[in-house]
Amino acid sequence: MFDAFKNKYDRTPAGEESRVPPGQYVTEKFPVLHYGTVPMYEDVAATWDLRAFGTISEPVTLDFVTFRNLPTITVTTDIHCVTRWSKLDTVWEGVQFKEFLKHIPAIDSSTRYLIAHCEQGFTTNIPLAVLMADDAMLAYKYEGAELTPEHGYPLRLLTPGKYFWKSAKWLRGLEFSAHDKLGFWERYGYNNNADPWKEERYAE
Ligand SMILES: Nc1nc2c(c(=O)[nH]1)N[C@H]1C(S)=C(S)[C@@H](COP(=O)(O)O)O[C@H]1N2
Ligand SMILES: [Mo]
Repeated sequence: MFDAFKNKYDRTPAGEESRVPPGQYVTEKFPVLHYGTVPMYEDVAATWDLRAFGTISEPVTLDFVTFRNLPTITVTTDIHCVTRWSKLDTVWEGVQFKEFLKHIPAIDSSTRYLIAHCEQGFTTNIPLAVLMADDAMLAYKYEGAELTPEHGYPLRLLTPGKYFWKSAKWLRGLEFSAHDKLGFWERYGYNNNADPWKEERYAE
């Protein structure tokens, strides 16, 4: 019974085995995973903004309309949660991270890390070099539609090549830093590098 269920909903498509990192299984569902409750915005234009600060020539705050007027890209990518589900060919739209940097004051050459700050104090840390990849983005659409609240509305990060916890939901701040600062799951015992292909799940 259980095997039949698993086979129907959780299977690796034939020929796609090489896209699934060790210890992961493919799901067609879109699980929801986070600590805490789902933030609800009644009027994003009035209550949401995005602050960039830290090793930047001056801090800046972008309001919702300003952010939504930035040019966007669409990225198709596979996502891998450390709890072992993977989802192939997810489609995201938003502002490419390196494009975003062109629209804010210059970041210092000392900058090595980004600390993403989210609603309710959640943070995650990512090397800046990882975010300079073509498919790293500040995402607000999934499969052509606005992100749902549980998946991160109105803005989440999409961090390529890392376990999905580094794709922070409900973004409110981008802290640029010369030094690394462990985020929420990283402090909790998860591996800071978080490469699914090396199965870097837990801290050594
Ligand atoms: N703000 C915030 N973002 C978060 C998390 C969280 O707890 N808080 N959990 C992460 C984890 S562990 C995963 S697997 C993904 C899940 O994203 P999804 O719910 O859209 O599938 O969000 C990540 N982003
Ligand atoms: Mo996760």
